[in-house]
Amino acid sequence: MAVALVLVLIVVGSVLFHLLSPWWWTPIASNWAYIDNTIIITFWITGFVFAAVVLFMAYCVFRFRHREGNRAAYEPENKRLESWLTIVTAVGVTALLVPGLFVWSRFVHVPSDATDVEVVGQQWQWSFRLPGKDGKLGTSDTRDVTADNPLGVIASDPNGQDDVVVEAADLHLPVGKPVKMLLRSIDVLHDFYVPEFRAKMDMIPGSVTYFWFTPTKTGTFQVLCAELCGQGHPLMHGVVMVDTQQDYVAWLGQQQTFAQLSAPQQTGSADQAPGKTTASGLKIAARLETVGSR
Ligand SMILES: [Cu+2]
Repeated sequence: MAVALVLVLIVVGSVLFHLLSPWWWTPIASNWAYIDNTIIITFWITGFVFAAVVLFMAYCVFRFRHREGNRAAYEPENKRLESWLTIVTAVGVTALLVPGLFVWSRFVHVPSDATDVEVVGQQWQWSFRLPGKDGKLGTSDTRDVTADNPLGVIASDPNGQDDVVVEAADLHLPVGKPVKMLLRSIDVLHDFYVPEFRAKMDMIPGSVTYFWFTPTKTGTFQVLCAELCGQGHPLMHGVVMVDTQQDYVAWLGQQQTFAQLSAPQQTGSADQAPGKTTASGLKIAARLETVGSR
């Protein structure tokens, strides 16, 4: 009797905890409401099955408890019960898996107007690269990483010269424009994760993984690493700021290109000083504005 009561209390407590708990997802700031919906369907199905199984167990513990003189009936096969259980389990598992397949299909089909943004993870910081006025990212190789070329952009590739390099600093994105996040790591496994964007993906040294999303709210969002990547893993934070188009263009105008960063230092030239708005920076911003608004 006591065991049956404990089982019922476990079900009631779990459901109440789920419904009344103050811990829930951060408010969504991307187009991936599908992912939330899929998780909610999973909660409903697994919650229903959990409650049904534990309550049935409580019923059996109570109903078939030991009583003097009672004997158990031995029933090795019951075709009707087995087919019924097989059908219910198959429907449940299908309902768990199918919504995820639809979402996954959308997740890996990147819209043609998405702008490339490269994210580079390394122990223990985030860097970013955006295409310049040609709209293309240059090729890169981890073997080309040096102190002056932290992302390993291949210097002989003309597409890379105008790439905007944001080393260990905040990434800005324009609101409402789809972006394809190209993910690289130059040392160990990392995982670029902004909870409000819902989407995330592992970063694997030697390959480029990707996901896409459209930021739907302006604001400042924290980047976390969702892959245990060494001693500094808990400190591997970054910032993504989703800006209005105007603020984004202003920020972009202040960034340095790969060519500018790898040029010999020209002391006394205000145009080349980091953080200053350069003429070519403004051109890139104007070009990206047209790319983004297509
Ligand atoms: Cu990491």
